[in-house]
Amino acid sequence: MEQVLKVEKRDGWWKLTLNRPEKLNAFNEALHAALYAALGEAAEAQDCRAILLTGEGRGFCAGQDLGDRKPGEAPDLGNTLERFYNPLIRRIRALPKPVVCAVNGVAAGAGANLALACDIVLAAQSAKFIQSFSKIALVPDSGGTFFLPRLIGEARAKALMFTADPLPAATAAEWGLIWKAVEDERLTLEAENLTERLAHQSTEGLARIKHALEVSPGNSLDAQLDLERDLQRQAGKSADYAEGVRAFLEKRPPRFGKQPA
Ligand code: LHQ
Repeated sequence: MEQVLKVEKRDGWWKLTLNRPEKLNAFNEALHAALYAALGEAAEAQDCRAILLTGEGRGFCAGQDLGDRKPGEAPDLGNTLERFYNPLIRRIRALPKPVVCAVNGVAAGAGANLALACDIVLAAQSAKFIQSFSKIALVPDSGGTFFLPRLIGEARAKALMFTADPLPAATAAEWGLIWKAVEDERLTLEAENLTERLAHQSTEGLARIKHALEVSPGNSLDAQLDLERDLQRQAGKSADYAEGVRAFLEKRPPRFGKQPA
């Protein structure tokens, strides 16, 4: 059977590689099922403290496999989102571990917005982000209408969505759409080093930061201050905080929680 997703278990972190390179890693049902399941397992696994998502071949992900549609059929795309894309995006956003995305090539349609749902996004200089939806009379999905205007402002988001013009990685970084663009040949190493570094940090500490930022757009300042108080109260009682302070005072690297072997 075609292995549509490669799962590699590294030293305390997992690398997930979309693996349909001949289709620029476009999503079919098998890839959806595999990625959703792998993220669920990664969330639970003790040996996984950070996740790296990337694509095989020259593309990151071209969104929905447009060849999957049966000829003459008027499909219920709402149902497709409900069954596949929305649970995937929700799972990444709720996952209490960092998800790094290495965009190795073109990221189009839902593939672009999948990348934006991840916590830290690096892209190869040659990669492009394309809100392709308008070209086929669709609405940007997978959280695109949520993430894009928040990251780069409505003026730029709307123009990208209306025109479907490709946005080069360097501009994406300049505009704050992603963390950074790196030379193509350095992408894998940089992304792997970053993921490994995150795997050695306090997982519960990073999960609290992720949660605070996740709910921030819907909160008033008052509500957010209350949340910071509550999270800091929990953090202050954690063994990881005690270890962090002890390590600082003893001038040595901290050993947080269950460390990767
Ligand atoms: C593909 C695809 C693809 C199949 C490249 N499917 N084969 C959600 C709910 C439900 C349904 C609808 O959609 C959604 C969300 C969405 O994601 S909608 C947006 C869907 N994606 C697109 O519209 C992007 C379509 N692809 C492209 O525009 C181009 O392929 C890009 C700009 C990504 C890359 O262009 P090139 O570098 O010139 O590559 P290419 O077009 O030659 O593609 C390489 C191969 O990959 C080619 O196959 P072939 O057999 O001719 O070598 C393409 O047919 C195939 N491929 N995207 N989405």
